[in-house]
Amino acid sequence: MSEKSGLIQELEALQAKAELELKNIQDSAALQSWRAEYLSRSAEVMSFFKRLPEAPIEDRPRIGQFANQVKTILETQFEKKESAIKQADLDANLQNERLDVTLPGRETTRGRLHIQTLVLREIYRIFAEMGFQVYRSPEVETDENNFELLNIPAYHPARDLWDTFYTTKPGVIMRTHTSPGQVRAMREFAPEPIRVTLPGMCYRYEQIDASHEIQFNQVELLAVGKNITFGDMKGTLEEFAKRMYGESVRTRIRPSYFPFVEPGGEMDVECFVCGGKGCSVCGGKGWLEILGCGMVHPVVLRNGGYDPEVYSGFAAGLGPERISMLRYRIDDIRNFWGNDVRFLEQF
Ligand code: FA5
Repeated sequence: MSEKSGLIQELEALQAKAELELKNIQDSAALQSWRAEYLSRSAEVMSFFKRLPEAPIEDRPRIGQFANQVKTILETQFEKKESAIKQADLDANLQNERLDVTLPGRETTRGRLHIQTLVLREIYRIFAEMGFQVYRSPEVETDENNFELLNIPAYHPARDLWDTFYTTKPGVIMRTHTSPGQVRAMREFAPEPIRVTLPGMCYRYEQIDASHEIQFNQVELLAVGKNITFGDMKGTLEEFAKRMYGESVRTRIRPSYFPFVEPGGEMDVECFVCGGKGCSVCGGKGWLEILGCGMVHPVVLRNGGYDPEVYSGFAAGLGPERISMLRYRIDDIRNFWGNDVRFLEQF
């Protein structure tokens, strides 16, 4: 009998202790450790079930029943406390993080097209109005297309002007200009007449400065057909400059040398900074070069599949970054691909 009352007394003391501790608990971390202490498998209440064989056999059901009762009471109290703490946490959160619907919303930043995407599209549009369609050609090119077929054999000194980046595959390079696309277009369309623009990135092993990048866009222009003259080229390029910069723009074409044209030239636009007087931006010349051009060389026509006795053509290579610099008065080419949003968001 004494053993029975002893176990029950112990249980009663444990229940009182657990209830007192639970009463003082204020947060869920403390509540969880209370649960581990009094209600887990290894908790004290549970040990009473293991100790039942210590009691006389006739007392065991009563002690077991009482232990179960204590366990259920503690579980119920635990649940009550748990929901009380959850409610208190929720109330505190609502109090601290109260939503003020009158506050202005956060502004979302809108994406936009890159200045060069816009300018390239404008160049395509202007030439499309004159009957030129866009023809894409690859940025990774063969030495043959980039140089040989453009009348620049391996020993030719002009190769120095267009040094580039080489791939690990012999004879495969990053193109230095869009001119290799000329041969690709000619070989696809010969002997039909051609009017195409060939846009895209070019790569050069180059000293970077305010007007030179190692990676930049070009747009090649190519027209091939019967009776195409230097006058057609001049008219097309002058019309382009007017549509790009306005009717009053002043341009000039000077003689220049490119192995894949004969005769060759370069077109300048009057310097936007000094208005033609000469300054540091134009190197004192009063003019800024925007493109190379000329009549397609007979060797190149033949390489493209056209008989130079019957067909003629003109080609030009424009630098869209330089065209944007002139149009928007940008004094450093490095702004275009430097990814500074303060520059890019102005367009
Ligand atoms: C050429 O690349 C010739 N393929 C152009 C050509 C085509 C001539 C068809 C005749 C017939 P050039 O190296 O000058 O030529 O480059 C042409 C244009 O590309 C330049 O006027 C300039 O606007 C731009 N350009 C050249 N190098 C760079 C560079 N490092 N950074 C930015 N733009 C450049």
